[in-house]
Amino acid sequence: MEGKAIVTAAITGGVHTPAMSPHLPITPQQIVDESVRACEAGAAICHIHVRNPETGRPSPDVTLIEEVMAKIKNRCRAIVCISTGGGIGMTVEQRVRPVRIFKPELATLNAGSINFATFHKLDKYNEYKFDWERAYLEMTEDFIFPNTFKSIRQFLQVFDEQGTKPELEAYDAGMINNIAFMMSRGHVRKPLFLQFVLGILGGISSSPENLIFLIDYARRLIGEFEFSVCAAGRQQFPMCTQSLLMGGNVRVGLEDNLYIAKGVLAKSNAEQVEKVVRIARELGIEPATPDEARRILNLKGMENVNF
Ligand code: KMH
Ligand code: ZN
Repeated sequence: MEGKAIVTAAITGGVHTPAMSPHLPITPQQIVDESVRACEAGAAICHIHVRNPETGRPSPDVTLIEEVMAKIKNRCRAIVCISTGGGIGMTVEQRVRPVRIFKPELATLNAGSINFATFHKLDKYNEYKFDWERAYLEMTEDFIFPNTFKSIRQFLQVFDEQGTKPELEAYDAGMINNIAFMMSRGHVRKPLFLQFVLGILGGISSSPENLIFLIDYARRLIGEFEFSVCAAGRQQFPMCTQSLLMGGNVRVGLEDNLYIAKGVLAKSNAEQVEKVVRIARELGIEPATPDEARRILNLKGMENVNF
């Protein structure tokens, strides 16, 4: 759709911990309110993880996930994209279960295994709100985020059965190769939706050259596809801007970056959505509405989900 870009808001994620920002949404109600405000600000997709409301720890609890998804659906038309990345240390079955149960329109599918590291953030924070936080960061020095070919195939089978479109997360060039392989075996079919994730320690770093390379490499292996870009930390807005310039879509949100400007914490997801929408409009690009995004991504529609 000419002149339109899909904005995703990744509301809370499973990486940041409560000590890092007082604005990180924790409870189901906070996650819902943040999602609705992000949608009002121009986000068409809300990317959802949930947390234990008492401790803020990322949680695989399907009751919490259901509460969040159902309440968002009641209040706005945003596409609810459930994470199957989950949180550090969750089992593969815990991660795919929400797709099996809730049949969402869209869910993430992580396209390969990486050393998913956040332990380097320990240097930045001296005080934590909850006991689990320090250990949660520490254990990532020895953590592999597992997405084997077998589990990718099994995830894609569940997605197929539930009519859920995979948002294919690529953290490095090899994952594009994995996607092409899964496509050659018929496990995933066009039109594909790729999310290039830059700047995770363990994956490819953020730079203009790297993003150009990833897109070019994907075109060579896959042909045409729809793509979005997100980047960890301070490269969030520069990489999103480059995506807009290259005809792509963007993902912002507190999952990826807690800041709105250098040294200034974002007070909400909506604040980041507003900023990326301002940048897009300066470039002559309008945010796609949720229903336009459904058409662009060829989704089954919000009346066909089970929540
Ligand atoms: N946490 C991000 C780096 C997922 O939830 O499945 C990538 C992500 C993956 O959002
Ligand atoms: Zn996520």
